[in-house]
Order: sequence, then structure tokens, then C-alpha cells
Amino acid sequence: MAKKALITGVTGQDGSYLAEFLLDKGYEVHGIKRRASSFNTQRVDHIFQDPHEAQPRFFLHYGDLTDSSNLTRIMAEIRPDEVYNLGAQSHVAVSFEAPEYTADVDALGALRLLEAIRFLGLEGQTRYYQASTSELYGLVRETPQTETTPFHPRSPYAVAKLYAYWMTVNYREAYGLFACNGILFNHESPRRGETFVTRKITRGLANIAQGLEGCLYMGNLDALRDWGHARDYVRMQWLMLQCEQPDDYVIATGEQHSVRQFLIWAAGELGIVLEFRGAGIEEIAVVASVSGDKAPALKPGDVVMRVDPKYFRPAEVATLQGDAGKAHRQLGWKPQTTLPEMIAEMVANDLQIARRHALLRHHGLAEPVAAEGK
Ligand code: NDP
Ligand code: GDR
Repeated sequence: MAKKALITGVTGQDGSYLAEFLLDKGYEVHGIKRRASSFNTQRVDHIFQDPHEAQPRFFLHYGDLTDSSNLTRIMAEIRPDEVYNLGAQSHVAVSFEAPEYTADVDALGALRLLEAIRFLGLEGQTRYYQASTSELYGLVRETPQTETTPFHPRSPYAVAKLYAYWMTVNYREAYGLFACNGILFNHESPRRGETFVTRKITRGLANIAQGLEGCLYMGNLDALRDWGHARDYVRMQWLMLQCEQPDDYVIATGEQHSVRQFLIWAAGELGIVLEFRGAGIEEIAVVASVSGDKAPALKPGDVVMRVDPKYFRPAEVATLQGDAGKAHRQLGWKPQTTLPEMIAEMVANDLQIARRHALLRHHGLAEPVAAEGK
């Protein structure tokens, strides 16, 4: 019998990579998707199987992490071997604007799933993965951060995730549930949401290079992050649930770079050399030179980035750098994709999309480019 997995957040970046990974391993995969007024399954459309086909192994169920009865019913119907709780209001800046909703989904959502497992008597059968985060460290007390570094969350998102982290530990200790926290540092991909900083940069620069947008407006360019590739990180989510004993693991590359450096490298992929002028909220990025054929709309002297204080956060996480030594020693995990490789993949993807838009526009079939967000 194929193992059954239930993924919350299956329509998100990680959910889509994890669903692909588990299907490749022969799992029957069930995902929870939210009802929306327009299609929200773009990231999993390529693996969707019509339920009318012979022996489908990928199923989507309508649901929401704020709805206990819905979660319990889905859990009762599937009786999964593994639950991956990836669903979340995952945007840190948005959590300052919607703190209560963020707590409901990110903190209580985890509790609802854990309680459903317990209520249905599935403790002996169902293993649980909680998508914890490096945001728990917040105001960092030591570098690099490990599984024993103290937490100091700095946003409603991180505080909600702290509750979910401890609930996961508590259900392991109180009820013997096989429950693990993956403390994942930032991970990106061409499927990354458009309002997270890496994708905002690769998408924004590709659009500017093709003449579809004028300028990128950014927040804190000095923030330091440890960026890996989502594909590498979902492998570790699965590995954690295959161990003999449940435990918590940091997943990171161990390397740290600034947002400004990411911007420089992404521009480089488009043949653009940037020069930064000014400081603080006056800082701008100007094109110093352009080469190749990827940025036909740009010339030296063009301003492609301005800092806008609107994107600063009420409390910032200035620096994060993880030490995934435990995951390496105990589970043999190591990231496989380097940051330059990932940036190249993201820029190539966004350039292809931008070129398509530019071509449509050229033929008078202009589509509006979605407005940039947070
Ligand atoms: P995304 O934002 O790409 O995906 C979030 C998913 O959660 C989407 O499928 C979204 O649905 C779903 N979701 C949101 N609200 C609800 C709700 N109320 N009920 C059910 N589902 C909901 O996040 P990522 O894939 O990047 O991250 C996956 C998880 O890992 C998240 O929990 C995130 O907080 C955590 N994490 C992420 C890191 C990263 O760098 N990516 C690092 C550390 C932790 P919809 O598509 O409809 O919006
Ligand atoms: P983060 O990711 O907050 O680390 O959370 P994000 O990409 O949003 O920000 C990273 C850093 O870049 C700075 N920044 C900007 N951020 C955004 N979004 N937009 C901007 O214009 C901008 N300019 C500068 C931010 O201030 C920040 O310091 C992500 C999410 O995936 C979480 O769900 C996850 O838990 C953590 O990573 C680990």
C-alpha cells in the first residue's frame, strides 16, 4: 500500500515542490487548498490528475487552517501516514497589518491539526511536520544559529510560529506523537511568491529590463539572509519524518548575503552592472553599464531601484545565518544548489515571463503587469 501524505499549503512554493517529491517516491498525496474567487493552483497544475483518470495519486481538498471541523473531517477521511503543515500567512510584513489572522492560521492552525490527530486516535500512525522558521531567532543572540540558540521573535508572524513550534514539541512530549520542527532559513525558487524580496527583485528587474516597469521600490537593503533553494529544503522535510526518533532540525546553507548583494547578482544575470548612490532612504541604484540582449530597455544612467520607507518593517530581523550541522551529521543532508545557480534560475524564469509580456505588448495585446506589493 502506498503511504499517504496530507499537505497543508500545497498551493504554495514549498507545498508544490513537496507534492512533486512525494509523488516521485510513490506516495498518495492529498493537499488542502483554499477556496478563492479565481484559480490559485498554478503551482500544482502540472501535477494535477483528473480524479476520473485511472488510479490518481494526487488529490486536492477544499479547506482552511482556521476551520477545525474541516481539518478533522479531512484527516478522518484520509488517515494519513504523514502530515506536513506548510500552510501559513507566511509574509512577515503583512503579519504586522493582520496580526490576529496570522495568529489564527499560523499558531492555532497547527494546534487544530495536532488536536485532530489526537482526537482521531492517530498518534500511533500519523507523523507530523511543522514548518518552523529562522524568524523565531529574530533579535539574534548568537551566530550562526543552531537548534539550541534562544528565540526572540520580532513580528506577529514569528510569535505565532513560536506557539506552533512549542505546541509541536508539547504534543511530542505529552502524547508521544512523532512530531518534528524543521527550523528552515529563507528558501527561494522561481515559484517563490512575488512579494518576497528575492522574487520581487528577479521579477522586477526582468520587467524593467524589458521596459514593462520603470523602477523597483525596496526596503532595507542591509538585511542579511541565508538563502537556499526550496527544492533542497523539502527533501529535508521528508527526511525528518523517516527518522527513528522525532526531533527538531535547522535547515540552512550556512552562507549569508545582503539584499543589496542579491540585487547586484540578479542584475548581473541580465547583463546589468549597478552603481549604488546615496545612503539610507536616499539610496538609489543606477545602471553603470549594460551588455548582451537581455535588457534592451535600459541604458547607462537609468535609475532602476529606489528605497521607499514604506517597505521598512516596524521591527526588523537584521541578520540570519544558520548552522545545519545536526541535519548533516544525523540525516546526511546538504544543500545541492548554490546561491548563484538559484539566482540564475530565478532570473531566467522571470525574464522568460517578461519577454512574453513584452511580445504581447508589442503586438497590441498588452496585459497589465501585476502591481508590485510588499
Ligand atoms: P507560501 O506563502 O508560498 O505558501 C503558503 C501556503 O499556505 C499557500 O498554499 C497558501 O494558500 C496556504 N494558506 C495560507 N493561509 C491559509 C489558510 N488560512 N488555510 C489554509 N492554507 C492557507 O509559503 P512557502 O511555501 O514559502 O512556505 C511554506 C511554509 O514554510 C509556511 O508555513 C512558511 O511560513 C514556512 N517557512 C517558509 C520559509 C521560506 O523561506 N519559504 C522559511 C521558513 C518557514 P494560497 O495559495 O491560497 O495563498
Ligand atoms: P522574510 O523574507 O521576512 O525573511 O521571511 P522577505 O523576502 O520578505 O524579506 C527578507 C528581507 O528583505 C528585506 N527587504 C524586503 N522584503 C520584502 N518582502 N520587500 C522589499 O521590498 C524588501 N526590501 C528589503 C526585509 O526587510 C527582510 O529583512 C521569509 C518568509 O518566507 C517567512 O515565511 C519565513 O519564515 C522566513 O523567510 C524565513
